[in-house]
Amino acid sequence: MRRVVPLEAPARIVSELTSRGYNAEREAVTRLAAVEDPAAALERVLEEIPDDALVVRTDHVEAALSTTDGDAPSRSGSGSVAGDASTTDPDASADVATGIDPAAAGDSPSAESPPSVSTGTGAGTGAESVGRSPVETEGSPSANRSSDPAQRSLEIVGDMTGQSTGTGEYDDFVSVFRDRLDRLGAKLRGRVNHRPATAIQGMAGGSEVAMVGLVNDIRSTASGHWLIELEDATGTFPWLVMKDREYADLVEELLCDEVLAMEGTLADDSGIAFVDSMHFPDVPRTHEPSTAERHVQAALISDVHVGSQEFMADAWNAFADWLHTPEAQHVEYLLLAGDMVEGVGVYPDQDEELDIVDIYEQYEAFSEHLKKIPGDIEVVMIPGNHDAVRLAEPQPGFDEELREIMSAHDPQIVSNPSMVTLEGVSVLMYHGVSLDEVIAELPEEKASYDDPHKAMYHLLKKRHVAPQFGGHTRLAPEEKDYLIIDEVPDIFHTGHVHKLGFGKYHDVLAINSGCWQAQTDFQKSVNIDPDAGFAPIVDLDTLDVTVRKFS
Ligand code: D5M
Ligand code: FE
Ligand code: ZN
Repeated sequence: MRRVVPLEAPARIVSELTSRGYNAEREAVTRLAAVEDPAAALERVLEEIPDDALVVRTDHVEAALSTTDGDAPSRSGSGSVAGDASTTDPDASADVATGIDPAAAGDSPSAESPPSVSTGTGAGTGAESVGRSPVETEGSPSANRSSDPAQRSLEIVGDMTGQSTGTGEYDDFVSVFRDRLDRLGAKLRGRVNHRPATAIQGMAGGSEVAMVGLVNDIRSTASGHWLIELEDATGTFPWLVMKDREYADLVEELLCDEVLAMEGTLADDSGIAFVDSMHFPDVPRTHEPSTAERHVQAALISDVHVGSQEFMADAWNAFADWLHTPEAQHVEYLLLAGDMVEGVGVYPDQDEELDIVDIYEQYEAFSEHLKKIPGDIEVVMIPGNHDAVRLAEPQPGFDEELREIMSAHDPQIVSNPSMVTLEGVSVLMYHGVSLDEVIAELPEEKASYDDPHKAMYHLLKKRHVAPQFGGHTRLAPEEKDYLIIDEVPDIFHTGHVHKLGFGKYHDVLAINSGCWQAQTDFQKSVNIDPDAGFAPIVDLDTLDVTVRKFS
């Protein structure tokens, strides 16, 4: 079933209102967009709105529309082009129901959204009250907005912003790896009869042994077997995986610095053990995801890259417009998993493709784009490798100056990674730099750019978002390892690789969102074909995913 909604570019109505210092309720914008002459109606609303109002509410619009002398001045430029947003299914995984549900989205009146970098929205930007008051929908011609804020809940766990204690000293590396071994080891110690590395050396040849440790080194031997050195708090011990054993296949999944357990048989001289089985911290098969108690949805996106010449403003505007339509009425949360802006000096020669060269101006432009999103959607953001925070992970949330710039939705700005619980559904948000590493190290069929969610499965299995230290992923040494996946999330959300993919691993929904940036020169040179302009929408009551296309 397809409902055609008269779209008068809600994003443009929002822009107009914010440029005059107002925020607006989503329903208010929807109503304005639906009338014959939205420009005139908007002028009337602003004439009649109380002087102290910061937010244009539905009742303001209703009051203005009900006084029917229609001689308000009319502005020009309200062209509307019906676009078509089709649904795609990047992964026909049987575990995930993909709603086939064509959307009428995409009013993109003009290619350029104004490159306005001013935050001149006056009083409206404090946003505490943006659309947070209950919306009355009686007699609504368009939508029944489901945004009763009382029904919402959003909790953050594991935000390390402001908690950083690392000084970058050697001792901090010792602490972080000790913490990793302790906490991930705890998930394994009950499952094997483990001994410390130094004790194993003293046991009789031929004994059955087990050890819990960090992978220190992986080497192939001249005869094609694998030698894996495990390290624990007492020392190291070498384990040999014979090439024809069933576990040999698992060796190609291993990353340095991950924690696992091995069981095997000691050689006669007790200098090495032959592996009989390997155990990963993993997600227990008994894991049952939680779901929300009502029908409510979250849009999971990332990699907006505002400031890049390849930022797709049209696609973004189409997305923002769609969020103002009745079809999107249940979307009450927007999660942004990093790379809000293109940044400056992130990659060599990046400056040749910058549209905005000043980092703060990039955030101001991003903020203007974010304002087109309905004001009554709860926004959560973590940083990525293009953002203006430290590159080493965990990355703290944005500093005060940047928070000020992006304050319009009163967003939750938290660290990368962080866990956010939406109405009982926990979402682990991580930008995803380690995915490059997983994809580079593992064989194609286990992890590839075309199936980014499969690379995510390995992070879940290792219960760590960035196991390998010293490659792509820069690790900030801290007293504690913030990158451990301590609690199993219901949803794991990453971005970074600019490819869309989702699927389930032991009942955890893994989603890698695409991006809002067309192919860059670098990506062309290495044949990365980004999935740009898609928004995966998750039903929090069922964990079903619908992908909407806006490009
Ligand atoms: O990176 C998007 C994807 O592209 C991610 O998989 C890394 C890769 N990428 C992009 N540019 C480069 C350069 N210059 N070197 C190496 N890898 C790159 P994002 O960081 O989100 O832009
Ligand atoms: Fe990115
Ligand atoms: Zn990135």
